[in-house]
Amino acid sequence: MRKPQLLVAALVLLAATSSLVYAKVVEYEWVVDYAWAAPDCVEKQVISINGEFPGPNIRSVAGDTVRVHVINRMPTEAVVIHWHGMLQTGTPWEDGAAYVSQCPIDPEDEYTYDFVTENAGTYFWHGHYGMQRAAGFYGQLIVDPPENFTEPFKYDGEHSIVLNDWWHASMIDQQLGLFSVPFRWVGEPQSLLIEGRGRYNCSLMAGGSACNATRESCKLHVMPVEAGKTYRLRIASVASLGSFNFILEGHNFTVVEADGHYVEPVTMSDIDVYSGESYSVLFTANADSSRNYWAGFNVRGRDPKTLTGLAVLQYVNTSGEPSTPAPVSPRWNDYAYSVAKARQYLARKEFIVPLPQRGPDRQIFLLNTQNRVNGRLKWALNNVSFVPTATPALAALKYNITVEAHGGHSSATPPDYFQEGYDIMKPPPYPETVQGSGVYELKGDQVVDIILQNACSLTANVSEVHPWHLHGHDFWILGYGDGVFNASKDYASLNYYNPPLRNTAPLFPFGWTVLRFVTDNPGVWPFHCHIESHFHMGMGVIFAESVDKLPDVPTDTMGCGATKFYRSP
Ligand SMILES: *[C@@H]1O[C@H](CO)[C@@H](O)[C@H](O)[C@H]1NC(C)=O
Ligand SMILES: *[C@@H]1O[C@H](CO)[C@@H](O)[C@H](O)[C@H]1NC(C)=O
Ligand SMILES: *[C@@H]1O[C@H](CO)[C@@H](O)[C@H](O)[C@H]1NC(C)=O
Ligand SMILES: *[C@@H]1O[C@H](CO)[C@@H](O)[C@H](O)[C@H]1NC(C)=O
Ligand SMILES: *[C@@H]1O[C@H](CO)[C@@H](O)[C@H](O)[C@H]1NC(C)=O
Ligand SMILES: *[C@@H]1O[C@H](CO)[C@@H](O)[C@H](O)[C@H]1NC(C)=O
Ligand SMILES: *[C@@H]1O[C@H](CO)[C@@H](O)[C@H](O)[C@H]1NC(C)=O
Ligand SMILES: *[C@@H]1O[C@H](CO)[C@@H](O)[C@H](O)[C@H]1NC(C)=O
Ligand SMILES: *[C@@H]1O[C@H](CO)[C@@H](O)[C@H](O)[C@H]1NC(C)=O
Ligand SMILES: [Cu+2]
Repeated sequence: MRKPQLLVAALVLLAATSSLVYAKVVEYEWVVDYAWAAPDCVEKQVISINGEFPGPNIRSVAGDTVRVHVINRMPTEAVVIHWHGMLQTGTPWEDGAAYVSQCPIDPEDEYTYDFVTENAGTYFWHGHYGMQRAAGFYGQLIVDPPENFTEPFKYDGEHSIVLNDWWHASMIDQQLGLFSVPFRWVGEPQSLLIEGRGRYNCSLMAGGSACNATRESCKLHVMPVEAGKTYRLRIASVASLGSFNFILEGHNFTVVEADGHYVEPVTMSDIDVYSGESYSVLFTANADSSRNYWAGFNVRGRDPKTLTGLAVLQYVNTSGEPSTPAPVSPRWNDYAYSVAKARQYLARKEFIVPLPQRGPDRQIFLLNTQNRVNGRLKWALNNVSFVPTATPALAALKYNITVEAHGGHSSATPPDYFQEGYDIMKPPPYPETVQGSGVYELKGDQVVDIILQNACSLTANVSEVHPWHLHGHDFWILGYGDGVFNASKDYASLNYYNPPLRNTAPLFPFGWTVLRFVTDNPGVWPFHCHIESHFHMGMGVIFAESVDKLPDVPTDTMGCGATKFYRSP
């Protein structure tokens, strides 16, 4: 059902420095439209591709060009696609972030994404306009290493799953609720999905055929295994809200890859997966082979109100679902457990990418707070809650197109620091904040440190997990800590030897996370909390990197906002 729709696989000759390599073009035609789907037995409207939900998977080899012709057939809604984890070196306009890298693709319009998959690994793609990811607009993107490359581990077979949380309320209802006064919270998810399949408890729903537990579409995902063999299981989370903890009943597993980078093998009985992250784990099918087992995940970081998301690890193809109870995860708010787990990921010895030989050229401290603007609930960084403009920032910066601040939003450059002495343990004393569309301008060839500082939300004693995702780069996670980051003390505690390279990093409640990257990829890159509602409520910033070195921007990414007045020379 989820076969990749490969149209063309052309061979293109690429001249490498010392030798010749063959790289393919993998080409797809994707028609985007609304569709009915019942992933958890309850039917609702989703965003589909070529009629499929979740969307098709892409598989390529590192160095291949991926070319996706997107045709938007949604009658009243524009669309973009973000290729999560792709660095887009030299092609920042293909990053697929609405109003940052391009104008969204209008109804009945088309756009062709064209980019090179640079690093092998487990990735995914998803909508990046409004809250379209929450409407089911996502799929896998797996990049295999080139044929002459030997991975540092072996396996006999592979499975790949995407985890997600799922609501019966439509994306529009959810979005309107977030912007309503008073705030209308959609609540905890109705279901947790593995590969777009889950199961809502139909007896909780009033009569009618809305919930039908015998639908094909909500048959749990099945992962067949043969006893004695070792499998690579790729796991990614596109969650809208929750952090997850994933378990393979009766099996431990060894984590070997995180966000497209090999990590020192670490064996676990359960793994935390934050929205925006991906992992590969290896497990051997060495449990009692006369029965099947659950693959399951539970919500962490929020008091769980949703049944475990389940799939079947199938040894015996005739024995159906296990009769054992669903896997139980560690206590949802045992953050010490989660921090300790996060600290276990280290770059794999043979694959350490050394840090630059110098300290940071720029430090950006980002205080994460929950705020209000005219009674509306918002999230802010250093007291600025991000709102997109109607003009893609990339083209505006490249062509010096003046973007007027509108609706009272500030276009000022946001600050690199927050007020010293801010009490992160208490709700903000002055919750009102400003909305802004300003960008952080980063010069080229700089070592940039981002110090993410968590704080109390508007509710006393509550601080949430925020998984931060950067476009256009992988960063080193130098460390995690509790309380307020103290540069003169905490810099000495960071890992400068083998920190993992990632594209997503959790920020734990009342704590800090330090990230480092080098500005070697001219572009305009969002850096944001990957929780769909948080980003929508302002929890993000934009890095405009080496604007002076930006290449010409294809005109088909423009045409909206102030770019409609731009005429290419
Ligand atoms: C694989 O082949 C490419 C192109 O010939 C070459 O650049 C690269 O170094 C090779 N890698 C290994 C691990 O042999
Ligand atoms: C489904 O809901 C019914 C009615 O509330 C309840 O009795 C039953 O235990 C639920 N089933 C599960 C698996 O939670
Ligand atoms: C439930 O779905 C099954 C299979 O699709 C179908 O045969 C049956 O008629 C449906 N039941 C109701 C009440 O709609
Ligand atoms: C998983 O690892 C733990 C800790 O080493 C061990 O106690 C447990 O027996 C292992 N479980 C399985 C199924 O191998
Ligand atoms: C079950 O597995 C056996 C052996 O691999 C195979 O021959 C058979 O067709 C499978 N049956 C089903 C229903 O998939
Ligand atoms: C960009 O536009 C501003 C305002 O119109 C002008 O002052 C500035 O010189 C322009 N910069 C470049 C590089 O063209
Ligand atoms: C945030 O901005 C508001 C309005 O300008 C101000 O009242 C408040 O003190 C600021 N808070 C912080 C933490 O700077
Ligand atoms: C917050 O925590 C403090 C210290 O544990 C406690 O004294 C206080 O009552 C808590 N406040 C609320 C609203 O729970
Ligand atoms: C930061 O750490 C230094 C060195 O341990 C200490 O002297 C200083 O008081 C700390 N600052 C704060 C604000 O805690
Ligand atoms: Cu967040």
